[in-house]
Amino acid sequence: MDEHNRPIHTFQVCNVMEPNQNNWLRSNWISRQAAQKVYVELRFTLRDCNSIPWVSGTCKETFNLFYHETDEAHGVKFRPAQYTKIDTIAADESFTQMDLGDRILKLNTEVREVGPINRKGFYLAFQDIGACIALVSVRVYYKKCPFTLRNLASFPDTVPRVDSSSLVEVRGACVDHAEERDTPKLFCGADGDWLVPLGRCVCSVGYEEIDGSCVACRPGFYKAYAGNIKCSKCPPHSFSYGDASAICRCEKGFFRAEKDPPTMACTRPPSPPRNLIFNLNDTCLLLEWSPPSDTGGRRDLTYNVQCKRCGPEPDHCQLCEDELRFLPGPLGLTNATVTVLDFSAHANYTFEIESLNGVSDMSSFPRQVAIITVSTDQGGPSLVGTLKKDWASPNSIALSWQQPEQTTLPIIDYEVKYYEKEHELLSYSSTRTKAPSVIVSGLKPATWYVFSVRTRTAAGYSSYSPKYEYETTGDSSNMASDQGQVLVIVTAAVGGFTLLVILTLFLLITGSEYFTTYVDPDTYEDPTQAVHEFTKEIDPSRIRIERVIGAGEFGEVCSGRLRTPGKKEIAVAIKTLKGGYVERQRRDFLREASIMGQFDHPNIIRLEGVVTKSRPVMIVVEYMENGSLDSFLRVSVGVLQNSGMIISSDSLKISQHDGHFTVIQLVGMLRGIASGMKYLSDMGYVHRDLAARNILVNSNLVCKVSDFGLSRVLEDDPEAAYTTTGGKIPIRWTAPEAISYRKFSSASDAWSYGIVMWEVMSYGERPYWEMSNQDVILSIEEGYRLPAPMGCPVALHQLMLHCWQKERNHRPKFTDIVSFLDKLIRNPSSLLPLPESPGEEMDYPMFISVGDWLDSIKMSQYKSNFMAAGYNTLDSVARMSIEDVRRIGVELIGHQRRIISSIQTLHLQLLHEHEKGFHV
Ligand code: ACK
Repeated sequence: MDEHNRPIHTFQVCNVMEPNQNNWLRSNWISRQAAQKVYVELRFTLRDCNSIPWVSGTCKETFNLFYHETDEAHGVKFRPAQYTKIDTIAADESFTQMDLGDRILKLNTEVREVGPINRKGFYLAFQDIGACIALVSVRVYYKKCPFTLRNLASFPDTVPRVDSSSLVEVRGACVDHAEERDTPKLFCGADGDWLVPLGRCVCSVGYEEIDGSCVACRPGFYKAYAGNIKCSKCPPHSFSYGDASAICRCEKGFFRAEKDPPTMACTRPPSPPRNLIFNLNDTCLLLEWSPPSDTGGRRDLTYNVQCKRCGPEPDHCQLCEDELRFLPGPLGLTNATVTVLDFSAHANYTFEIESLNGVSDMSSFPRQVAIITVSTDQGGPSLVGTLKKDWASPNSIALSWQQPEQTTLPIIDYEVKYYEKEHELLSYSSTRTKAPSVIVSGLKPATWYVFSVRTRTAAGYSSYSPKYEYETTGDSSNMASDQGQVLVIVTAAVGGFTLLVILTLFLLITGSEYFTTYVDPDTYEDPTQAVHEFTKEIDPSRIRIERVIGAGEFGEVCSGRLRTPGKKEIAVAIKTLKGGYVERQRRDFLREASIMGQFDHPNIIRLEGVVTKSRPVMIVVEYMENGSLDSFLRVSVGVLQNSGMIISSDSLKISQHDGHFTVIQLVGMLRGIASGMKYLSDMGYVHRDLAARNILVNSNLVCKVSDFGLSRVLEDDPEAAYTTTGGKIPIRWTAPEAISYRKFSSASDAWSYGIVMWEVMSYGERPYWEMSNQDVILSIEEGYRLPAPMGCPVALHQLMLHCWQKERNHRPKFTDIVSFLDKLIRNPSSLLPLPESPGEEMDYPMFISVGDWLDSIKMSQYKSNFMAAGYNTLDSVARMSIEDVRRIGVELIGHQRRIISSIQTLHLQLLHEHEKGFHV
């Protein structure tokens, strides 16, 4: 009976009384099959010799296990001498007579390894030498790694090696409709477990992965590339009827150009050009037209011009492209204009302008063209003379010009085009007039505008006159004073122009380094070109990755070392691009490197190079031991959360035990950041995401600006600010004009710089604490500003407030910030902390002087008036009324207003200084 009291069959022997036992039991022949190593599991019971009286000397408590390899069965023949011993088997548990009486069977299980076995099969044999045993079962087995599916590859049953320390490498076979990406492999371990998956298969075109197999794309969907992507819906104007489509076919009338990717919508040829006009003078004929109303869904729009010269009979026409000269050419024009030269006088030319795009050749529809006939007898309109400003007010400017002298055709009217000088490329307006003069109204006060005029006759437009720049007057100055200023402005303009010419000549002579400006990698048609141009490719064997230090937007950030032949090995940070990226991610990732590679400044993170020719793609930059500034500050504040800064009177050292820095150290860090930003703004680069988290700190506390990712947000893309990954506007750091209408500039960077100052002086506190973004926006709009962090020197908070002026032109330039901070560092007594209690007499030792303030609001001419009247501190200025301003001799109403409004802001800011806390 077994332990469950069921009857079992056993082989038994119990000749314990008789000496010299030698009893054998042999198995049938066992085929080895695929096994190399075989396991034998024995279950048996064994009786304790002590429990049997009179058997000492003859009773044994073990038996022996043998095996013999052969290629075939031997039948009944049995020769023990051929057998090899595997082991002597003893029982872990033996039983006594008493146990038997209680029917407790102590079953032993022993497993032995046999092998390697090289013949086709083997026998097992058991030798009894006088024990009392019952052999209950013998199980013979081998181990294998079982068939499995991993990473879309199947791996067959695999038998492990005999040597348990080495693994069997198995190559997987891709499942149906899948193909190899990197050879899929698994390793079979000695215990039959699969280990270390490598490589993978991916679903082929037309198939996507669903639960470990590749399933065909449904009708209406397609998958054009093999890879770990899903089937996509057919792009517009295309369809797929069957399953497993690799590409969607275009609807009738729509096409795909040879180089169009399968992901692109099908497109059609454009409609013809519109509003074709000409403009003729003695030697040259200008044809101009507007782009077609339907571009067919493509951007590769070009135009071809065909010329026909017709005799008196309308059907006697000849092609005439060869007689004429076309600038830039007759075919493949990208601009909606062409100049025609070398035409004969007294002839009739007919020009046909055709719009084309990348699929025009594929359509069998007859092409439509815009036609114009030009008779070279008539002259076109000519240019107008000088454009004069007659007068200007805050909202309008009056202009006049001389009428063109020789016009064969009567002038229909003039078109005046104008735009704000600062927004040159954004938009322009135009107005028409029949007289050679105009009053342009609806302008902004104190703003420069650019004007030019062209004439229109029946033969079309003349070209535009040269550009003239004029400024509207300040907001509330009266007309009389405006008239008075005309002369001043004209003189200044002439003077300024002369200066510009001299400066340009100087720069041309002294070399070109002054002209280094930042080049947006997005302006490259092929972004990899920008990567080539601005970065160095590093051979990955020169890089040693040591450890992971963080997670970036695109993958891990690691630290490591970079070897450069002939140079000392340096510590570097390595940003990696995670595997499985799409092309767009790779481009965005490398974009940062193309930007960084253009900079060379001690306060800008230095690019060592990139790895793009092998995987993983990496960006290698200098290593900054202290990581990002915000966490660095927060860690340093450590234990004492609310201590603020303590400046002892004799030195500016802060007591060491609280882990803070000296104010001078903090100002030094801020100065570094400002200097880096000055460099960027001089290069014409707008950062858009200046914040302590994007500043890195090295072991010498040098701060460097990093993170050049966000600047990809495009001015003219209304989606970009919110949809690109991480492209959300960082509200708390961003100037109001950048939040509300995405006016990013070095002035909005200056606002962010003020916030960084606040972060630094508050040791990494979150700007506006836990307020919601919406509340931050509203309270800024209402005029509230962050108060000085505890213990922050007045002069620094004043600088922050200066950076947070609503009017962006009033904010300091980075060059002003650098020199202001330099002044503070040279004159540390200016860094006294803020007075603790309200009502105390305020004194602003290093606050921008009255002179600096007047400069900042462009009222420098009144410096001596303020000084003479004794207003030499801003505190006294803040108390001035409009009468006071008049009394010291500011006569123009516009200037009085400008000064008073700035005083009001000043006053508000000073009030804030006295307020404890932040009111919402
Ligand atoms: O605050 P951290 O320590 O500083 O954690 C982040 C993390 O990688 C993810 O961006 C750190 N990091 C980034 N660039 C560098 C660098 N050049 N040197 C040292 N640490 C860096 C950053």
